[in-house]
Amino acid sequence: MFVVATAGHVDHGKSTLVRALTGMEPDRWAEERRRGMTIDLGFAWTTLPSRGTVAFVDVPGHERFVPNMLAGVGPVPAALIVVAADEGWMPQSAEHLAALDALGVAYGLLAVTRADLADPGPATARARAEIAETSLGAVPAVAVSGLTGAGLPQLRAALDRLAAQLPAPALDDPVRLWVDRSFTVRGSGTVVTGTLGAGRLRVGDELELAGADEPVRVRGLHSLGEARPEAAAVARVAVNLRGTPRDRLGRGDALLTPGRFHHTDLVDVRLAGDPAADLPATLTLHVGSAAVPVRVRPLGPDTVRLRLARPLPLLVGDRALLRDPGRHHVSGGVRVLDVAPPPLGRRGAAAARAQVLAELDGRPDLAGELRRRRLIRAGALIRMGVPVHAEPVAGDWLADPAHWRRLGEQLTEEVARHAREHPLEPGMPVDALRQRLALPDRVLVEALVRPPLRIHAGRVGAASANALPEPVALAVQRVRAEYGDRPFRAPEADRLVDLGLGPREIGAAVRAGALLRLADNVVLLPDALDDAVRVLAGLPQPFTLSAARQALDTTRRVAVPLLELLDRRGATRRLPDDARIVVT
Ligand SMILES: Nc1nc2c(ncn2[C@@H]2O[C@H](COP(=O)(O)OP(=O)(O)OP(=O)(O)O)[C@@H](O)[C@H]2O)c(=O)[nH]1
Ligand SMILES: [Mg+2]
Repeated sequence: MFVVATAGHVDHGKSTLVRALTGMEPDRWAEERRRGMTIDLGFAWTTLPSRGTVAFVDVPGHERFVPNMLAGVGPVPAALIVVAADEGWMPQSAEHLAALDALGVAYGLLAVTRADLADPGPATARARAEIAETSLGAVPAVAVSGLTGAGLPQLRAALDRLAAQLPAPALDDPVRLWVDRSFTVRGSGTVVTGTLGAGRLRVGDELELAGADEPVRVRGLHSLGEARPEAAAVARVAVNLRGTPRDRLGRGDALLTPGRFHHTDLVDVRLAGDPAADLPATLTLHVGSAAVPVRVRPLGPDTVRLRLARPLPLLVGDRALLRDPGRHHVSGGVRVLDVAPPPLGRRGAAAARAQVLAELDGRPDLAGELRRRRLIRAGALIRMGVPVHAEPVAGDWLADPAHWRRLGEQLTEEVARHAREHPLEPGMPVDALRQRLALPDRVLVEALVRPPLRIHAGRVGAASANALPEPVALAVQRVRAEYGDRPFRAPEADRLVDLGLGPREIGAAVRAGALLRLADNVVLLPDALDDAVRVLAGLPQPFTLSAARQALDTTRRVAVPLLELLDRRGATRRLPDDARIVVT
């Protein structure tokens, strides 16, 4: 199936033509038939000579109903532009064409109707010239009469050729079905209709509806008037939703593949063509079937920030149009550059932002997004419409490669600094590192740790520290053997020399956590600290240095620095009179 929207000035014969082609009545309302004028969108379809199906979204031409027209053409990629031979190019011919151009519609046909009333030549020439200036380019033209049927076979053949030109729909893309109608069917409940431009819908699918806490479920599907288990783009579809009240949704809402769209009320966009210098501060943004008031903040020569009155599921690269409802004027097309732009708080932020936007063209660009955002979850990028084809650095986090390298270097520096400042601690706690590097998730810290660093017991330190050179390991074992039963006696300096424990060896043993250094040439086994606290806690509090020395069965050489270390660690507290207490 392919879907075409009509376009053209009021009374130029759009609905008559659709009726003649399909045998169906596009003017659904009694009031429309009474007034001989389309007010809201109409839907009809027919089989083409090639056996393909064309579905029409018939739009109203009257200037009052341009918003309805825009809701119809928004999601449709092809247009049938209708101009009456006897009246020629008229204001809404121009406004509708401007809308198609703003939306970037690239496929279309010109039907010059009422050719039984006047020579179609001049209207054809003028219309083709106007259309050639837009995104539609040179389009085939057919003169027809909805009254006599003249030209209809040629128009059907032209529709067939147009259908063959359209790009294949992206069937694996997520669904974003812009609702153009909603109504209630007795016994079935709420039904919505729309043009499915990409993806597939199946009965039983769960879909997301903006503002709804819970997913909605597809209870039934119709396309071309028939119930179907599945519908694939491109298609006109009617979706019966289980358990969703009718007043929950209407035109401008969208049914979405869950988790694939970012609902945003702030977008940075590029204005198409020659942007008017005096763009009003408030306009209406039309995208899909939605129309939302926006506040416009100019940034660069052709870029603006739009604040939407309500959030919409927008993607990078979306086309939309801005219209001034007061002046009945399409202000121009926009292309969405960023659906999650940074706030512009600081002075000069807007100018800096304009420079960034000048480089963007609305084509999703993973490398660029990573450069600008530095670290972001894959899911967040996908929801912006940026396909992710890069390996996460950790979990589902993606990183800009240069930023990630810098973080790795910073981490090494932080760990080294921490080791200098806290030589007795076995590495830097992962959480402290996360904060120092301002990382949003601990898995990122863990992923940044590379040999010779490693994570042990929630801390990041040098892995080599644990693999002591063998002579040092042996020397430490001998210390353990000799001093294990008098843990607060430190080997004398000459004993350390005998054991082969010079300053370098002691340093390595300390980094490995095999020895505890209290002062130059004063080392204990590492468990001594906890043991000391236990012994001291058994003393009457407060206690003096000499009482501690005796209880620990050691010398001043050990007791003084040991107590000072315990003070630093907060295990003991020194009182003004130099006595201490154990902090519990
Ligand atoms: N003679 C003649 N009259 C036509 C032809 N096409 C449409 N008409 C008449 O023109 C009038 C308007 O036709 P519609 O089909 O309602 O026009 P429309 O473009 O759908 O109008 P809106 O939807 O209100 O914008 C009707 O009275 C039609 O009968 C044609 O090819 N020949
Ligand atoms: Mg009509």
